[in-house]
Amino acid sequence: MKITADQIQSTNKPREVSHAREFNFLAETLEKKGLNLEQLIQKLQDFQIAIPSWALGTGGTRFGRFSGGGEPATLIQKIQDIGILHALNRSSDCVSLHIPWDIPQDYDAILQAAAEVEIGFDAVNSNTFQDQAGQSLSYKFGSLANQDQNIREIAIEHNKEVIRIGEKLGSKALTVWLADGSSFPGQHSFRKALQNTHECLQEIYQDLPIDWKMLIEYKPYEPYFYSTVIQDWGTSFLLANKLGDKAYTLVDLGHHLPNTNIEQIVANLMTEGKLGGFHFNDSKYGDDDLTVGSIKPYQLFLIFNELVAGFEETSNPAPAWMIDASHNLKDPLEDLLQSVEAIKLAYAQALIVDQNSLHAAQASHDVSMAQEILQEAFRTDLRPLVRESIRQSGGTISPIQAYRDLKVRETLIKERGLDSKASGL
Ligand SMILES: [Mn+2]
Repeated sequence: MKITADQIQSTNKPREVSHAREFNFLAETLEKKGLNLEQLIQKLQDFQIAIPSWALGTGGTRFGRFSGGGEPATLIQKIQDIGILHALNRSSDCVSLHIPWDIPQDYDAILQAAAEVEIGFDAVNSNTFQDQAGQSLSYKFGSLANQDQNIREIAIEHNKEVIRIGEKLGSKALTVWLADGSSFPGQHSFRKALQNTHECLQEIYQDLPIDWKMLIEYKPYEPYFYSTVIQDWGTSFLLANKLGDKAYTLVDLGHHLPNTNIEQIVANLMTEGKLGGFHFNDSKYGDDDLTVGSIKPYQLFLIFNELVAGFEETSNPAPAWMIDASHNLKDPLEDLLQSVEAIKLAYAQALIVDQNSLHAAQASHDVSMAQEILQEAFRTDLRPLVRESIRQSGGTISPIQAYRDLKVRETLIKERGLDSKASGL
């Protein structure tokens, strides 16, 4: 299924008048504050968030998986699904591939399918947290951190292969999320595990093309429950610093212990120019992988406030943005539309923060005013602005409603059947 410009127009038609009224009212309010609407809209349009190839099917928990039907069974179908999202909201112009769940077979066909829906290729992700078919030695007790050099070499070779695949598609970054860790005290040596990981990453790093980045993700626990080798931003940052200029830390919102101040981590990484990538999701307890903005929208806004300030005040290069969530209850495409909207909304809110007044309040220790300034931005309903930016890009004013009006899921089920399954977790 491919969504046409005419279909977008038809879904916008009945909503145009009320949208214009809401947008004009907001525009007047923002202009009174001295904000430049054209600039705001341009920044929102430029903000593109990659969709991972594993997020297009129904996610499961370790207790079960309940498929909703019409899932993309091939990489080309996954790209076509991202094309549907991009046609609706003009905000996701790239896919992030996970190898080996999505090993390209016919590169020309894949590149052509992607070009047809205006999709490019973002960071490629390696996977050494599960054994692959026919693998001679197991990752059960770790991969890059494993005590056994033969196992480490398999994991290194896998990462190098992922780089080679990414090169053929035009990717510019390798994301390494290392699951390695231990579930019981004494199971392995912390020092040896970190040392092994560093040495292996060095080998992979040497294989990176000149214009590539290595993004190092961290996570405090799971799948191991006593220790994780790269457990926090400090360890990721340490490794990135040791490796060199092309290595960066990647922040995944769900990879923190409860109540961690993620916005401060973002600020500190940007100060050091080492924030390389971002995985968006939301959570209540752990790595819940829920829809972005569904649980803690204020935290998301505070993170964006640091990002926006960091764009202006640091020389941190533009990070890679990606949604990393799982959808086991909702239609994955609706969930992704909601996540993208939440991200853009938080970004828009951060863009209207009066940074000069905030700096003045900080300089005069005016704590109350600092809070007022942030909450003034957070409590302004900017949904009409986000909708207008999408409308001006050729997308739909109401992505979820349009998705339903156009009967996308019903069509996909008709085309692919109820039983088609996407590869992934
Ligand atoms: Mn992640």
